[in-house]
Amino acid sequence: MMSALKTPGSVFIAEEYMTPVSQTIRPLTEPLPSDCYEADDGIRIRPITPVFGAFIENLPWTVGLGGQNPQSIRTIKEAFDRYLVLVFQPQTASAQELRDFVRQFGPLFVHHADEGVIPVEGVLEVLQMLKEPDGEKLFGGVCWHADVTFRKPAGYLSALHAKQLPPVGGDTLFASTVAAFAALSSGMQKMLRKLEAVHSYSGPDAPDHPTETAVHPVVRRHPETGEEGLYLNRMFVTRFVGMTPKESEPLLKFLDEHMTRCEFTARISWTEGQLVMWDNRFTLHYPINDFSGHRRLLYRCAAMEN
Ligand SMILES: O=C(O)CCC(=O)C(=O)O
Ligand SMILES: [Fe+2]
Repeated sequence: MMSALKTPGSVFIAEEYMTPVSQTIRPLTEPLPSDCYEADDGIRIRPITPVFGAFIENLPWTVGLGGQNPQSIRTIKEAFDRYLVLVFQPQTASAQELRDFVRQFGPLFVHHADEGVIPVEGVLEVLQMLKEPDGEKLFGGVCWHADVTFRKPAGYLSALHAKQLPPVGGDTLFASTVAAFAALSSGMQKMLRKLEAVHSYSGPDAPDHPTETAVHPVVRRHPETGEEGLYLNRMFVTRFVGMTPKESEPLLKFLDEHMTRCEFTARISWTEGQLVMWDNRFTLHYPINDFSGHRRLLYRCAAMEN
């Protein structure tokens, strides 16, 4: 039976025709544990916000980052499925170790040559995300985005390991597109489930990149948790399939603003040696280019979907 509202004039309005009230934050299908908890192997998981993100503590570091045992990797993977952004205790890892760690989660990504793409010598899969004291650009610091969405299979995760940081500034923001999707009205969710978007490395104001272009559904379902999340970003999405860029723009703008509402975000203020790993399928990120006169260097390694 349709639920209905009785107006003062005794006219019944079916719920479908009522204006949805402005969205409050709705819980995810399955709420996340909000307290710190310990996995069987002693690894501690400490949530960062009620909707996503967790600190990973108590990993057996004596074996180094690259030598983590299969049980630890399983615990990390489980926490990663749930929390989407993981922040590991500071340690020192070489580019090789970072690569050996990341390759346990998926095939490694090798970035094609471009301005700002500086591989570590001899370790092609690890990039140096570097801004020198007199530098201006921060790689990735243009808008909220997810990495490698212009390919299919697309980017799965990225991991950054902080080597050198400014005394203050250069934080990285993250947003959960799962929490953002859950907070939309059911009408909007239904419409978005039917859409696909074109992602191109050249971005919205250029013709689609001749090779690095892919089409993806706008709503994706997490293969392990079953949660749905929005899969769009301003850096690479040029339009919705079947629509012009101009027609796509208002909806893209709305979704970009919606996905990055403070309630769905977390801000990571880096500590040297920290490692942060995020899911590019269900989160966005935005490094803040608010520092100058200081060097900032992070090692970056990314894995693709299978
Ligand atoms: O420098 C950062 O904090 C993040 C840069 C970025 O967008 C990336 O590594 O994908
Ligand atoms: Fe990025």
